[in-house]
Amino acid sequence: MKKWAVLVIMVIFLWVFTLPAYAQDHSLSISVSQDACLLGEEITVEVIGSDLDDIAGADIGLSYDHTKLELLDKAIQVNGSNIIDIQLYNENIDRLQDQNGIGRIIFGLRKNAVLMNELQKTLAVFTFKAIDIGQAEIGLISGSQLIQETNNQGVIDYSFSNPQLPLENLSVQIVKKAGVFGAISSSDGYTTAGTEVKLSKDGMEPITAAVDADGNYEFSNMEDGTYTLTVTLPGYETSTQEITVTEGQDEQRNVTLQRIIKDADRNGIVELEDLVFVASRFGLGEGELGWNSDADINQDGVIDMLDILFISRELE
Ligand SMILES: [Ca+2]
Ligand SMILES: [Ca+2]
Repeated sequence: MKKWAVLVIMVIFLWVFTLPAYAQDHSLSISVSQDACLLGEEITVEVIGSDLDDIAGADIGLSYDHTKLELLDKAIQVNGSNIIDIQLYNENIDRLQDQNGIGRIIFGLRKNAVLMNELQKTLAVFTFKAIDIGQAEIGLISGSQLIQETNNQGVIDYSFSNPQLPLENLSVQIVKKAGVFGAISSSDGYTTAGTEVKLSKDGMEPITAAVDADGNYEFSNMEDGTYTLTVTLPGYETSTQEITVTEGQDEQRNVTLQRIIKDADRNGIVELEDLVFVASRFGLGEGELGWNSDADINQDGVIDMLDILFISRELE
């Protein structure tokens, strides 16, 4: 065989075998802001192109599990630039969701746009919200056929019949952590607003929550484990109990604080000042000017010697 014939055959081989490589286009990639997140958190997905010449005219698609991810925002980074043009194929994202829980966002680069050979460029950014726990798949796909531009405005004629080539598939683990919450009330109906509720665990710095005006408290994003819940309000017995959190399940604990009756001035301890508190209201009956039910230790409607005795006994 002649040398030129060998050369021609080699050129044909090279041409045939580099064509699919061009169409398959491995110069696209995606990056996900986090591979694990909490339910309700946002996840940012970037579509990154390197050597943009190679992807001119190809369709670029993002597939995602729309049962676990809700699309909040989409931004084409290079739109409007005189260097490169990208268009969203379809503004109506809902139309691109199929029966199997896969959402698709399709866009493309104008084939005839002047392209820039950048090492790496973010082409588009998508923001999702995690709406269900589990493994959420996010995939980058590209058509094996080039998109045909139908007019010189760069409108892309894209057809779903084009075979889709998965380029990259990432997954995000969506987890839920438990909330520990409840209501704090007092045995005498006194307000519990401002009560300190504390959760502690071995090896963990205790965390506190304040009780609101309605008596409610809440801790969120708790790791699994066994905690001690401590509720403290001056003038009441401190309440402690164990709470075990498993598999991110929320736990509700309502607590009724028991009044330390002899702590007349509600400062948390029974001491001489409580005697003074009672003595200063000595002789008053219920409803009289200056009456304070906290000084009526035995709750018989009159502040007298018996109330003084109740506190004295405690102090002996
Ligand atoms: Ca006291
Ligand atoms: Ca009394």
